[in-house]
Order: sequence, then structure tokens, then C-alpha cells
Amino acid sequence: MNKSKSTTDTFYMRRCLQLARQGENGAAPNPMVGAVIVSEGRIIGEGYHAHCGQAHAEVNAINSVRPEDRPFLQEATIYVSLEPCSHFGRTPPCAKLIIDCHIPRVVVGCEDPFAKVHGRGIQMLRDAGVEVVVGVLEEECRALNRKFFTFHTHRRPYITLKWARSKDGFLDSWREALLDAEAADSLPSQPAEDGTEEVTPQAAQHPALLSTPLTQMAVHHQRARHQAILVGHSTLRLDRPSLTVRAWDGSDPLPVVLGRVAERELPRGWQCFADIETMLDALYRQNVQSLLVEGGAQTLQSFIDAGLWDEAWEELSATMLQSGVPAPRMPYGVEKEIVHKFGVPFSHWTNS
Ligand code: AOF
Ligand code: ZN
Repeated sequence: MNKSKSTTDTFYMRRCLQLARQGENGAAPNPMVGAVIVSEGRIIGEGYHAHCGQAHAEVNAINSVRPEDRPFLQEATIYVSLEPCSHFGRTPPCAKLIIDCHIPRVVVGCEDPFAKVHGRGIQMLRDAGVEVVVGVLEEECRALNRKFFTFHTHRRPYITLKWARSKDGFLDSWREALLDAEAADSLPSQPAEDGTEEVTPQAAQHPALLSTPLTQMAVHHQRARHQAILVGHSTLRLDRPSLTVRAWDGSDPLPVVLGRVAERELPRGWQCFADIETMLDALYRQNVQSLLVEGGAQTLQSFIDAGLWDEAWEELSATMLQSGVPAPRMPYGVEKEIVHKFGVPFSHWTNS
């Protein structure tokens, strides 16, 4: 590839990435994908994958070409941030559409890790005589769909850990703070006859200690970006969290509890698993691509200790709690950055 061509390819691939991000609220569990059709230095079509189950980026880009520009398809290049699909899923294969439209050149950001595609789209195009360039802005294209890539590569949901830490290093955990104090004695919860723990209804919906309208927004924004959400059984028992998306627009993630909970104590629609591995496997089989773990301390620590996490967010509150459960400990050597969301500071770790 000569230099000027590669600069041009990078330029249009950046536009694909920009378009792909428009699918941020609707594409999951499908990846965000953008496509641009260029003829003689002129963009004649653009599209992105907006909603899972609806048209793919290439289809939208091709459909956006005006009738008078359609003859130019035969000499155009189509740029796509992800390999065009080769399978009949909820929609027909994009590689076939590109071939049928006689587009002679395709520039692909990165290969699709999905087993049904995974190189077959590129092969299908090449077999039909289409010139295919693969790997333009590859890292950016993969990073954009980190959850999708993790899910298909590691065969488990992408795991995000989240907690709030007081200025003096304690977890924002009303129940655990209570347990830590004498108040624990007065909690009416008793082990049930079958050995599982009963839910304490008196504890329902107690507000988090460090919560503010802005931190609420940050939490709910994050919930809306995950397909499932998990707490440990003690948190369910003592906190009765609803785990819904209220302070942000988006659908509620699937609520999951880890540990033993009596069937009668399991809220409707919740799934319960005895251990992390079983839970990850079950969610994978249900095509749940992302999981947000919200506590408590022991549950978060067990994910960290098992190395089963992809990203962690620690909300840094300015409030002192004086006592309680220490915040989870991240492994040494994992680089931390400070990120602000809605003006709220967070420590952020990425597990590479
Ligand atoms: C593309 N272009 O814009 C996207 C692709 O069920 P379907 O038919 O929507 O297919 C979903 C799969 O297609 C998804 O897992 C991923 O492999 C690919 N997504 N492919 O050619 C797109 N979103
Ligand atoms: Zn497709």
C-alpha cells in the first residue's frame, strides 16, 4: 500500500469510528460499526449500526447513496470499522451485498471475532475478486467494541467492577457499615432452616451513604451500558437493591446474585449462582456480553483475586465515613488513571 493511500484510508476509517459511536445506545449486544462509501475523493454514502436486530452499517451506507450516485458504486471503496459479515443472522450477509453492488474495494478496520464470521466475510469478498485491505486503525476499531471482543475471545461477559470509596478509605456500604457497628446485633435476619440466608425486608432501599444526584447519574449511566448486574447474597439480603436504571435513559440490566439464596427470597426475574465460574458460563450461554459488579466488598474482592475483571471504577467521595469495611484492594502494578464522570472523580483501572 503506498503512503498516500494509507493516509486516505486512515482518514475515512476515522469517520467510520465516529459514525459507529452513534450506535452506542442501541447496538449492544451487537458491535458498534460504521461504514463510509467513497468515490473519487467524495463521500457518497454513510451508515452505522444503530440497533441490534436492525440493518448493519454497510446496508445503511449503501441505502444512503443517492440514485444519481449509484453508478459510482462500481468504482468506489467501502470503509467498514468491522469485517463485513458472511452469515445469515437477524439480517442477510453484508459481504454478499457488497459483492452484489459490484463495489471493487473494501477497507476493513478489524476482523470480526464472532465465530460465525471470523475471517469468512473477508474470504467471501476476496473469492469474488474484491480487493480487501484489513487492519486500518485496527487497535481503535477493536477498542471501540471491547465488550464484544472480550465476550467472543474469552467466552465470558466483559466484567466491570464498581464501588464508592469514602475519603478515609471505606466502602460506601450501608449494610456493611451497619454490620460493622453494633447495629449488626439488632438485624433480624436469621439463617433459614435449609441453611440459606433470609432477606431482611426492613433494610429495603436504604440510600447509599455517599450518594449524590451526580454520583447516582454516573452509576445509572454505567448500569445502562451493561446487560447484567451482580451483587453478592449479603448485599441482596441487607440492602434489597433494585439495580434498575432510573437516573439515566436505558434498559434495566439482568439482575444476578452470587451465593446461596433461598428460592422464596429471590426477587422475580433475578438469577442466582453459587460461584463465579458457573455464573459466567451461564451468562455466556445466554449471550449476556457485559456484567457490572456492584458489591459488596467480599464479592468485588473475589472477582479481583480471581483475575476475572476487565475494568474497575472507584468513585472517590470527599465524605468521611469514620468506620466500615475497607474498600477493595486492586493488584499492584495495574496502572490507575483518574477520570471524571459528571464531575465525579473516579479511579479507573483496566485489566489488559
Ligand atoms: C456487519 N456490520 O454493522 C455489524 C456486524 O444478528 P445480526 O444479523 O445482526 O448479526 C450480528 C453479528 O453480525 C454480530 O455478532 C457481529 O458478528 C456482526 N455485526 N457485522 O457486517 C455491522 N453490526
Ligand atoms: Zn453485516
